[in-house]
This record gives sequence, structure tokens and C-alpha cells, in this order.
Amino acid sequence: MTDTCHEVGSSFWVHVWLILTWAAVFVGPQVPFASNCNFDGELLCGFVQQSVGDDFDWEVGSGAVEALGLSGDHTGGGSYAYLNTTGKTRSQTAILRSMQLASLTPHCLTFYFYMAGADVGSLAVLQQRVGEQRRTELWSAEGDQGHGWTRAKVDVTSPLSGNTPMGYRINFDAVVGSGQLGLIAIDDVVFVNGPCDSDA
Ligand SMILES: [Ca+2]
Repeated sequence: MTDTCHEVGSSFWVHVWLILTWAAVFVGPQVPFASNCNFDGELLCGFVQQSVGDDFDWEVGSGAVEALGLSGDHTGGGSYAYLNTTGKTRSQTAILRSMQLASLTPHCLTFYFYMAGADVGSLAVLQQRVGEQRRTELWSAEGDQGHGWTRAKVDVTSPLSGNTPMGYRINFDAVVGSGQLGLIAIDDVVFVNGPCDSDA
């Protein structure tokens, strides 16, 4: 009797798990993560550090990095997320992941980035379907971008399974160049409904 009950119970919870997994993968939340992240208050605004498969965590910092021309965060007086590549090894990576997203409508991701240093490396925005390792690069920049915050705009659409939007995460990958001197930072990440346009 005990074994039977145990089997029935296990089967029930397996089905519950399967249903919840299906719902998470194929439906996902319809409301995106904190739609405006300035890294000033609630540090990572719902972003999480990649726990496996990368080499470092992004850090949250404020103030100047004089050696690399950074005077402060994008708006002044606040904080930013960054990876200091100085002294690290080429191709080592830090990945910042959004919470799970899904939507029937296109969205526009905008953010400001700061990349300075002769051997700084690269920054990329990638889309990863929930439950899959494969990632699609949506945007990237490589090398020294000068001493200033630059705005980036990225159109984002959900992968579809038939007519159903699939869950995905946005990844920010900061990749070390030669490691001699470099800083990669992002700030004011905004995610809004609708496609990017030339005036956004
Ligand atoms: Ca900020």
C-alpha cells in the first residue's frame, strides 16, 4: 500500500512539474524585468549573475576610474555595472542574465555602455531560449569606444513555437581582451514594448 501511494504521489508531482515547466518555457511572464535599470538603488534590478559557464561576476560600482577616463555613471552620482578587464586573461567572460521574458509583441532594449582601454575586449547582448544552451547574438561592440557613454538600441522578439512566444533571457556578456587595461560598463538599461525606431 505504501509503495502504491508513493508511486501515485510521485507520478502526480511529476505531472505537476511537467505542466509548470511547460508553462514556464512556452508561456513565461508577459511582463518584462524591471523595465528601467539604473543600477543605483536595487543593485541588479532583477538581473542575476551567471553561476556556471563564465569566469567572473559583473560588479556594481560608482565614481570615477580615472585611468580609463570614466568620471562616473551615465547620469552622474549613481552606479553602474562593470567588469574591469585589467590584469585578467583573454576571452574570460562575465555574464549578466535577465529574468525570463516572453511576449507576443516586439520590444526595444536600450542601454548605455562604456568601453575604454587599448585591450578592453568586447561586449555582447545575446538571447538565450529557456531550457537551451544555444544563444543568439543580437548586438555586440568590440574594442575601445572612447571616453564616453554610448547608447545602444537592440530590437528583441520572442522566439515562437507555432504562434506561442517562448521564454528567453537576455544576456550581457563582457569578454576580456588582452587584459592589459580595460573597463566594460553598462548603465540605464531600458526595456519597452514596441520596436526600436530611429528616434527611440
Ligand atoms: Ca546609474
